[in-house]
Amino acid sequence: MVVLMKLLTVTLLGYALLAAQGDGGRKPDRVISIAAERFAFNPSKITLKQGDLVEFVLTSDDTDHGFRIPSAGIDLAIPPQSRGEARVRFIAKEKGEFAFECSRPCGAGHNLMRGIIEVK
Ligand SMILES: [Cu+2]
Repeated sequence: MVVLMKLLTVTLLGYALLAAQGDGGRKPDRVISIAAERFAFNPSKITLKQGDLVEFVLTSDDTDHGFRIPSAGIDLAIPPQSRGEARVRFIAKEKGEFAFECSRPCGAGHNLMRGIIEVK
């Protein structure tokens, strides 16, 4: 039970460190556009410096997609082509690799729609 509690605490702490929160009206250090289409994100690998505040601008080149960064509690819809864009901020608080993925079923290759954020 104690071990379980410790695990839970560490998990919650990790989540808090990665969550896109508290940017305090700061201007983004980088604005990165990502295009989604069946069945890939472009770019699918993003390299950031620790401490960067990034604003992702997400568009689709075809149908509905989603953008989820599980470790940061981010999950939003990307509207279909020519229906606008979605924006979300992410603070690269910790070094490491953080996966992102499509979160809206978009066809046979949906599970292949993945990418990685590398924080150095
Ligand atoms: Cu999908």
